[in-house]
Amino acid sequence: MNAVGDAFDWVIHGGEVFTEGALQRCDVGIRGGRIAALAERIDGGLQRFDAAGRWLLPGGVDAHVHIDQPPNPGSAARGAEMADNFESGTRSAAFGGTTTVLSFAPQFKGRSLQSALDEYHARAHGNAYVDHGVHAIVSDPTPDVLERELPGLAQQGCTSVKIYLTYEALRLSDRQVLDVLDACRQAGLLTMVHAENLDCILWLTERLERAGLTHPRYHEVSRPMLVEREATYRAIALAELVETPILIVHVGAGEAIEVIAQARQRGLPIHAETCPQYLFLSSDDLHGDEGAKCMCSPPPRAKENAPSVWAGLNQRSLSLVSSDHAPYRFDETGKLKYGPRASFRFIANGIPGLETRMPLMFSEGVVAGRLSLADFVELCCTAPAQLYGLHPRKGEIALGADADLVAWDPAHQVRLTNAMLHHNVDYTPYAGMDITGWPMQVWVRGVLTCDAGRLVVPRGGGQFLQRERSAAVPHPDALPRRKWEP
Ligand code: DUC
Ligand code: ZN
Ligand code: ZN
Repeated sequence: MNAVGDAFDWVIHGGEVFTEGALQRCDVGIRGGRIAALAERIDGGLQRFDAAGRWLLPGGVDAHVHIDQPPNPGSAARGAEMADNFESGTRSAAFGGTTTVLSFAPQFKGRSLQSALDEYHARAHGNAYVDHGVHAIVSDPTPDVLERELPGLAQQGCTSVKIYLTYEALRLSDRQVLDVLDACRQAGLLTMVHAENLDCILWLTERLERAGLTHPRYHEVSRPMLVEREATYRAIALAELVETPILIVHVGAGEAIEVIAQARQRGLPIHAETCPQYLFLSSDDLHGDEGAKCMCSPPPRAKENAPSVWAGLNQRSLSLVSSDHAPYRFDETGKLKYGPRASFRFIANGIPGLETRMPLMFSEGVVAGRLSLADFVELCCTAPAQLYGLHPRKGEIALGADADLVAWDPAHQVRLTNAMLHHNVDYTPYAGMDITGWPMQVWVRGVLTCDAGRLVVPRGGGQFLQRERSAAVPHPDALPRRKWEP
């Protein structure tokens, strides 16, 4: 079928377009920021782009990033600053082929969720290059939070909350977890869980410190796999009791993946995310003078663990890939806030990865034959959009969807250096990796934003996303009665 061109703001022609689950030769017409036509040939258009040799894929959806997050005064690494604000963070997202990011608004103890959301908007508004949404972090589930604030969140376009089973300033007791899960169930919110057992970590950390074993490599020793496995199992059990779905974030340990797979086999609505650091880094990277650069929680595991993560992706025990971008510089503002010899306990957790997520997954997944192109699109674009209430607007190339499009050169070869990235962090843990396939042009809602390495728009075009409820969460009006309910 052919289409008439004059009515389009952009016509992208001559490329292979990933639509309806496969690459197809067709042209794309964009009007008013949306995909208005997919046709064999579209003439005209106010602007045209020749996509010959390119694969046109949906813009990436990175559902787990930390950008310009206010520091938690109770954190062990207090004072360490995030290097990326919404300008630099979303700029690097765009260059990496990601057109939607979901960041966090952390509630601090004694404060309201609303104050966290207000702070988020103040920091993001007018600064982003890509569209952005927010998850609320609940660290103080008071009656007011449970009975008034959580039920009102969806109206503000925030349909997911994150809770923690670790970090002294954030950890909830099992009783509090049950309360939050129940409130989220009633409100139709998706609960994301950071699953590590705090008491095991503190117990081990104390012993390691007493023995003088404080180098970053002991970060992994202080959080062995069972710490992740136990907390994952417990989070699943608590969610089963409440009868509500959960999404376990940044899952890296094979033993935790097994627990998730078993729960899913039992038919429980348990979803899980992994991140590139669990595929491409290992506990060996925590050794040496720069080990802190690869410190995140949960930590990267032994090299032998990575195949379990690939298998988890292939079997969909892991439903999506996010970056968990946590941008701390390797200097005294970030990782080295307490000096180069500080105990691992005082080193900010997290690594940068927003810009490298899509290229790494494309190269090591699709090009290396570990994932199909359809898997890549599902894991990095469509599934996150569905799980977080953004689909069909985001995550897919389809008529009526936002024209968030990335023209990939599938053969372009790059050796990664930090200098070629656009974040404000002074390192990438992936420096030196050879990548095949690169996002060359990026449109955000029909606006060409990155063009062959150049940023071609001013900041501020990225919009706040008022999200719908997650496709994984039952509507509050259709909740089944639980056995013990009157
Ligand atoms: N772990 C977290 O829980 N958040 C940010 C980064 C990290 O490593
Ligand atoms: Zn976390
Ligand atoms: Zn995180």
